[in-house]
Amino acid sequence: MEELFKTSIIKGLIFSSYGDLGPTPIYVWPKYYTEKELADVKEERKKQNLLTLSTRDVTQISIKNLSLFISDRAFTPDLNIQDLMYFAILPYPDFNVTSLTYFHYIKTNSSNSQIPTAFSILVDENSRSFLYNNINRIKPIVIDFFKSFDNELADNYPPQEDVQSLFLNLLKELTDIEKSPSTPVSSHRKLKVLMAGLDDSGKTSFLLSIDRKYSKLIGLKPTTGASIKSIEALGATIFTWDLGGQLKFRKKYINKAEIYLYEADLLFYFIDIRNKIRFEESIEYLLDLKKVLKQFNQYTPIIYILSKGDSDIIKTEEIMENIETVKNRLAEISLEEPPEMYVTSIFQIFTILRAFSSGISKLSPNRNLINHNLKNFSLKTNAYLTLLLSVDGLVLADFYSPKARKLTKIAESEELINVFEVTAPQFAMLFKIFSRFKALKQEEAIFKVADSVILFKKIQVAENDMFILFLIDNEKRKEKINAKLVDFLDQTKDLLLRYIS
Ligand SMILES: Nc1nc2c(ncn2[C@@H]2O[C@H](COP(=O)(O)OP(=O)(O)OP(=O)(O)O)[C@@H](O)[C@H]2O)c(=O)[nH]1
Ligand SMILES: [Mg+2]
Repeated sequence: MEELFKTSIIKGLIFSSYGDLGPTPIYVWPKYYTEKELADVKEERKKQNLLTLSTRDVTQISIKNLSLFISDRAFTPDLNIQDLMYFAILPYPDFNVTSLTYFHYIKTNSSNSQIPTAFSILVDENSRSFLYNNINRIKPIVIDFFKSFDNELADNYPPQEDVQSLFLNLLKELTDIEKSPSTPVSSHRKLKVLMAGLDDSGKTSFLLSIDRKYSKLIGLKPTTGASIKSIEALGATIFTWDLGGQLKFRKKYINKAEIYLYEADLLFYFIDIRNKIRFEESIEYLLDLKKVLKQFNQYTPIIYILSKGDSDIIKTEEIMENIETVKNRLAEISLEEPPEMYVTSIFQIFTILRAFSSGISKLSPNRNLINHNLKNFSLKTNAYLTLLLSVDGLVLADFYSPKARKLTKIAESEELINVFEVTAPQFAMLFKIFSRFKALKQEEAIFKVADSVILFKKIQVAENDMFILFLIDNEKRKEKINAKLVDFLDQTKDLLLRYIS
């Protein structure tokens, strides 16, 4: 093991579980030391490019990981914990490493209860982009490993010597990925986001709206070829590739896919919802793109933008029919996963932001675990709806209880998938209030809407300003929220810090 750690960016493996004594490290590589021994070995190990951890460090890592995972079952009795599993990327600035941690429950013969576990792959902090860029290749390897390894733990934890060879094999598989990474390993995460769709489908307008460059929207010309711009967001550089949609350019992207489509982290695909005669042409182009992305073996998520759904026409029979047609067509050709789509209009910035947010959230390995914690927090504090927002209004995490339906008067029959499913008028209202709150430049404010109350708070995560919004039935809930918020933020700040980079 140690020999591999010397030459790899992977510096350690730690498996811990939540036992009777709380979070406990079970298997740990590399070897770790008592505080006393530490001083003697540290220099020598550093020369050899090895990580040196003390007993206390290892315990701290266990605690930090497992506290993010154990759910408060008192509040979520319906939870099927067997199915709960997450991956997350977490920083450990004290040791200059970052981990990719796999969280799941194991079942043992001795006790009825299922035991939460965390398995961390520690990587040099400066090489952490390796984790973000290769997470889709690492995940299945780790999941498969534990599918069989969990059986070894059914009666007790065998001594580390007995399982070392298994973990060594796993480490070898991981270092194989390191030898052929999807993207060169660098210290800064660079993301490639494609905007594609036929000409005149609203791609450039969408991007300008995100940038709040409204003045440039007037007299917009068709984009010739690919226009690449960068946005700094949440510590990463996002390169947006606006792929001008005229036929001659579309052919070029497909023929020179290794330039245009290779290593795409995300694709926004635009369909002009007013232009029914071009729906089939658009679907054909989409199928071509999907085929190429598949050949590259990339798991590029796709967000569908049904553009030009302005509020004055959205409820007309014609547009409603068009939306239905496109929805059905997209469902037909997306058998792997239900397509995620948003109706947008450049005249309603929140429609653009919620679509963009959901795309960005696809780039975050930590999103699900943040949501998991936000859910527990919201249930404890009786918040019906909770949103965590970046300064720019991107939704970083969300929780939506069924009760919120009543408060926001959303029809019971509507299937709620996530907070973005809150029908447009509700979201528009929340967004207006958000703008008002930001203008107030206060730390906290309360807004009354119909029978409910919206509490906005400005919060600080490391150096970043963020905002948290709660929809509650009663102003009195505020005390409890304030009391628990500190702990919640303390616990999740590392996940937020490593949201996408
Ligand atoms: N009503 C309405 N018009 C829109 C909307 N979005 C874009 N448009 C208009 O649609 C036209 C085309 O928009 P673009 O953003 O240039 O389209 P594009 O997809 O970048 O086109 P190419 O660069 O040729 O591929 C422009 O006249 C926009 O003003 C929208 O949400 N509502
Ligand atoms: Mg354009």
